[in-house]
Amino acid sequence: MPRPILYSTIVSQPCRAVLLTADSIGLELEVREVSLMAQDQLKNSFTKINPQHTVPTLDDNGDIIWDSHAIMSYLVGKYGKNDDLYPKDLTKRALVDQRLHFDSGILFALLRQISYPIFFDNVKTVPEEKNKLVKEGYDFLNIFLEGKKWLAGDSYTLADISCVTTLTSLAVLVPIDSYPNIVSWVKTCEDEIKGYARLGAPGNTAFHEKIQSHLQSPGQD
Ligand SMILES: N[C@@H](CCC(=O)N[C@@H](CS)C(=O)NCC(=O)O)C(=O)O
Repeated sequence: MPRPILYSTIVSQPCRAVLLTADSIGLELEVREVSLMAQDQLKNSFTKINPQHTVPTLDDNGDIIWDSHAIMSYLVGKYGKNDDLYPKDLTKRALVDQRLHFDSGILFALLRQISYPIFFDNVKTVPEEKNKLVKEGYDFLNIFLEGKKWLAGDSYTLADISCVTTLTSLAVLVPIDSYPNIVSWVKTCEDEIKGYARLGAPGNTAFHEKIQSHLQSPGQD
């Protein structure tokens, strides 16, 4: 069987979440770089397989799946040796799913809404209404983590992988310092999620540098 192909780029948070998931279950992927700055994702060869033109996109022997959350649960179900990252128990799974939707619908949605205008429309600040919504998201996350080491259950799951990759990028735009539960959970994720130093941290640093260079570059007006 050929290795599953992942269309990916390291600055992308959902791509990193998939790479970390694969590493945690010991799955080797064939990674194909998609440069968002060069708009590779808009080329016909890519929109033919994913008309929504987003990375990550997985090609598993001809089966095409996109959206990191869908890819991550698929990979664990198909290739995981156990269900630690995505429990089969329905109650436990529902909690992981709730956190995955929290990432998708709140944390990542806000990160994209704030960062795209900075990258592509010369915007230099985080709009106040978005800042407020991010802080509301942080408040929720801080509550989810009260008295807990991990976001869902006693060991790390897809919920932690997904939320921490987004959160650590969002933190460059809206600081997390006044959310103690989040700060200590981020540290735990950095220390304990398999492959984090190799697959999570460098892409996050690249994202921080890129966004800071856009925020600091002179405006066009
Ligand atoms: N919810 C999606 C978000 C995917 C997404 O927005 N990816 C961005 C990169 S972080 C992308 O591909 N942007 C290019 C585009 O939308 O054309 C996921 O989790 O995979």
